[in-house]
Amino acid sequence: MIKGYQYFSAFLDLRAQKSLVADLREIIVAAPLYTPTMPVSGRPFSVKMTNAGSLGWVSDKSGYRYQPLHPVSGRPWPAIPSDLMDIWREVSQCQMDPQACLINYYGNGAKMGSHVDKDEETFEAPVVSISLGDDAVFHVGGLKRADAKTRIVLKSGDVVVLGGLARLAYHGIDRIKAGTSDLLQEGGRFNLTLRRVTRS
Ligand code: MD3
Ligand code: FE
Repeated sequence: MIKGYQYFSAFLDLRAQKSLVADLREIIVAAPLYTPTMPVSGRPFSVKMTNAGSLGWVSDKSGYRYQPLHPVSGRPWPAIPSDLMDIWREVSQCQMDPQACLINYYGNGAKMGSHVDKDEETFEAPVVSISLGDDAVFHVGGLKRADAKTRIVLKSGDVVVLGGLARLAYHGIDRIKAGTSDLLQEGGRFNLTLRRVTRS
């Protein structure tokens, strides 16, 4: 496994998970999940997305970027809830606050191909990932696409910190195991990633 990867299995108890789902419901009222599209091809993602924070990650025909406004509503993203800020402070060992919380929703058959998160101005800060809902088969490789991959099942309440070299590693979600959690009445999985986008 690449250096800088930290896996906190069952970091959040059921009560903390339910509280984060309540936060998510509020965020999604203010900033609805939308279907991003691929640069150039305009092909839709299978994952639905929204964001909280001063900046949100978006993708459309013109490319990947961070922006302060929801691409459909044109409104600012809601603030990152305080319980998420607390998790960041507890696990990230980063002095700076996160600026973006990307919210991915995986419904039936959704997956995320292998990629590197490199749209940020700085890779000094780690990315903190929080899983809620159904189990996901996650893979993390190395700095090159062809490097060997390790597969891990991410469960509801798991937290992963990607710092150091792992921050620039290829990773993705192979599949979601439907019906493995009843945290979400609609089924599926939410992943929240807390990110620093700009330098200090
Ligand atoms: C490893 N999300 O949003 S989270 C993403 O479960 C993303 O939705 C996946 O990849 C998901 O970009 C995986 C774990 C994760 C997040 C960021 C990383 C792993 C990472 C950044 C660098 C290396
Ligand atoms: Fe990623």
